[in-house]
Amino acid sequence: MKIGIICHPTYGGSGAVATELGKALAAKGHTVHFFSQSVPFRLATFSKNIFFHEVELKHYPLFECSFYSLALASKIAEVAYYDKLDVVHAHYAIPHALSAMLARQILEDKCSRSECYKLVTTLHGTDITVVGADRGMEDVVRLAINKSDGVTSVSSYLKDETVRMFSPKKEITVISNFVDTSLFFRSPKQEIREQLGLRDEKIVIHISNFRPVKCIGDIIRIFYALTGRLDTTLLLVGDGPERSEAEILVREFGIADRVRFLGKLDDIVPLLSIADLMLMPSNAESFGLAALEAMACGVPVVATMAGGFPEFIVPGRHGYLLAPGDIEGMTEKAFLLLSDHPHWLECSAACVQQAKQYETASLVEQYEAYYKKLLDQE
Ligand code: GMT
Repeated sequence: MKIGIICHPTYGGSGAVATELGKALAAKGHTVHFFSQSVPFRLATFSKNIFFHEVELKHYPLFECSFYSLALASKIAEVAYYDKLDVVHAHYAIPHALSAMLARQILEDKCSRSECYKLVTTLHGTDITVVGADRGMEDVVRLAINKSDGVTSVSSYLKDETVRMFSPKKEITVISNFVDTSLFFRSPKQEIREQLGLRDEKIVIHISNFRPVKCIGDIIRIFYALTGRLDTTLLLVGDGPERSEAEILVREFGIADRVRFLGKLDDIVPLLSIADLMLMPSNAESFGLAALEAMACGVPVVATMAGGFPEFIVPGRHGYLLAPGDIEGMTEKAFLLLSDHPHWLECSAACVQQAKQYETASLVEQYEAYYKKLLDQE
């Protein structure tokens, strides 16, 4: 198949999933064309089957903002026409699905409906729960969903939320996030600890784009409570709007020497491999890819009962799930995991096993089958 993938290039789950999917499809012999503002953060690879199309923004003094969606539509139409794309897969409803719709309209005069690509939209989370919940955006998100040939969501939770909020005309198929366990596995290296100036303390980790839904302040509060009870260091990977607030809290609590802000990193396996606990106290999380990747590296998770976490994290087995905002509860469970080594060992092993249920190969097969089903429909 010839597949176009539209994704955000920035640090975040939807771009990671889209990029890993495209790479895996290309490895299976499909031709994959990526469309984005810049090279997606996980697309550091060479393959004869992968093409990247940078969407160039046109600046003209009359415009206060650049028309990314229009430039994207125009690029998709061009590539779809000349490279005869079978499927265009939009990751994140807007503007991606709308641009792909517009591209199809651009092609109407040149191709018959049956020659044109099928549009698949994958809902990732905030496209529904934050952007889609905004009354000013609701109708465009609904249009994106209803005009796609196929719609998938990354968890049952997100599917239910979408149905509740948008009553879509189409059936939404759940295809969850996935992890490549041949790359994500625990391989602790002493030199990583040395490079970071770590001793033998317990390592707590959090990876995200530091947006409000991630509740970074709660991470700092939980960690602060832990520092009073055991020797531990917090590694914060990623960056985003809540970073400054987090730094202020860290200074206020006087724990600056125990918290390391590492910024946006592509290769997180070396850090996950030395981590003892992943903290994800999000108040909304459609799936939580970072938690799954941590589990693949044998890192138990303390997260919230929110969103998609309960679909793959079994409390007591892979970590613990508490109510959003329950800092005390999350602190207690984090302390339990960090202080009871036999329990940690059991959870760590169970996490590795659980992650194998979400192996890239099998989820990519589900996407392939989904594309084929849509292509066979006409
Ligand atoms: O950060 C992103 O790239 C998008 C994003 C979002 O905010 O919607 O992340 C979502 O997509 C990931 C991959 O499918 C999920 O694992 C995340 O849980 C989800 N984030 C939220 O729902 C907050």
